[in-house]
Amino acid sequence: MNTMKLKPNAIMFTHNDLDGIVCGILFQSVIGYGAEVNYCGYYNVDEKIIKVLDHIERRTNEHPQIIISDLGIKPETAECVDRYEGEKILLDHHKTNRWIQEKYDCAIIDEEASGTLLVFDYIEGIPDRFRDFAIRVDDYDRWVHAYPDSKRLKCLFYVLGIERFVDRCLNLTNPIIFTESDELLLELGEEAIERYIHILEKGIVIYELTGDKQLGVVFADRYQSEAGHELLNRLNLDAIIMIDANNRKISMRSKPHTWAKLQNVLVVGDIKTLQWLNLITKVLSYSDSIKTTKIQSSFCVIVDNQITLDRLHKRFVFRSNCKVRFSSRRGYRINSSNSRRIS
Ligand SMILES: [Mn+2]
Repeated sequence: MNTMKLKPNAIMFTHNDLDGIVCGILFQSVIGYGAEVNYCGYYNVDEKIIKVLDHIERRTNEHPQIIISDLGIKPETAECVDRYEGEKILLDHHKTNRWIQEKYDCAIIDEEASGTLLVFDYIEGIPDRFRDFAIRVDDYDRWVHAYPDSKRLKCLFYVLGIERFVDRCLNLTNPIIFTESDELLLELGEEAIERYIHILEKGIVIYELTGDKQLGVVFADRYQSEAGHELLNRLNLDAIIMIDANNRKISMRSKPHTWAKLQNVLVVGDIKTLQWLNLITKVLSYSDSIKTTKIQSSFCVIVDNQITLDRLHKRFVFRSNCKVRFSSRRGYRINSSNSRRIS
C-alpha cells in the first residue's frame, strides 16, 4: 500500500479517544487547522461516514480524499467506502477489523501499531517534530508503557478535552514537552484519577470464576483505562468489567489473553434489544483487552454456562431483526455467595 499525499479538501473520520484524536492532529498538521475531522465513536461512525459520502455524491463533482483512522466500520459501510470514487484509506490496528483488510485494498490493519503511528507512517508530510509525540501516543494506546510521559499525555487529554488538547498540540513545537501550566493541570488530573480509583475500590464486587479466576465488576463512568488497569493490579484480578450506567456503555479490561480463557463468562443484562446481543458476540470474540460497547441497561449479571451462551448466540444469529427476550434465567448461574465486596 502506498502512502497518501493529502489534498487541502481531504476529510478524516477518526476515533474520539486519545489515539484517534492525535490522528486528527497529525492530519491537520499537514493541511491546516480548518481541515475537516470527524471525531466518532463506534456507535456513530457508520452513520457519519454514510452521511458525508452521500452529501459528497449529491453536492459536487469533487471527490475529496477520505481517511478513516483508528476505527472499524460495518460491512455495509465498507461497501460504500469501496464504491466511493475518490481516494480513500482506512488505517486501523484492531484485530476485530482484520476482515476489512482481507476484503478491501484501501484498508491497512496493523496490530503492531496504533492508529496514530499508522497515520504518521502512511500520510505524507507530517512534520518530523511530531514523531516522538506519535510514539508516545502509540506507547499509551497499545499499553506498552515504555515511556512514563505517555500516561501523562493521556491525563492531560482528560483534563483539557478534545478541542483544547488539539489546539495545544498543534500550537506547540513538541507536544510531549509539558509547559508550566500543563504541569499544574497534570497534578490536578492525576489527583482526581487517584481519588476516583479509590472510590471504585470501595464499590467493586469480585466474582470468583471457574479456574480460580477473579472478575471484578464495578460502576465507572470515567478514566476507564487507568482505573481498569490499576484495579487489575491492586486487587490482583484477571479481568474487570466497568459499567457506565448513564452512558449505557460497558468497558472491559483484562490481563493479556484472559478474555480468551474466560470465554464462558458473559455479562448480560435486561436483554431487550439487538445491541445487547452485539455485546455478547463481542465479548465472545474478543480475546484481548480494550473494548467498549453500548448496552441497554445498567443491570448486569454474569453467566458462566457455555450452553446458555450458545443458546444466546444462536438467537442472535437467527432472530437478529426482532426484539429478543431471554425468557428463562435458569441457565444463568450467579452465586452471590461467591462474590465478595471489598472495603
Ligand atoms: Mn487505537
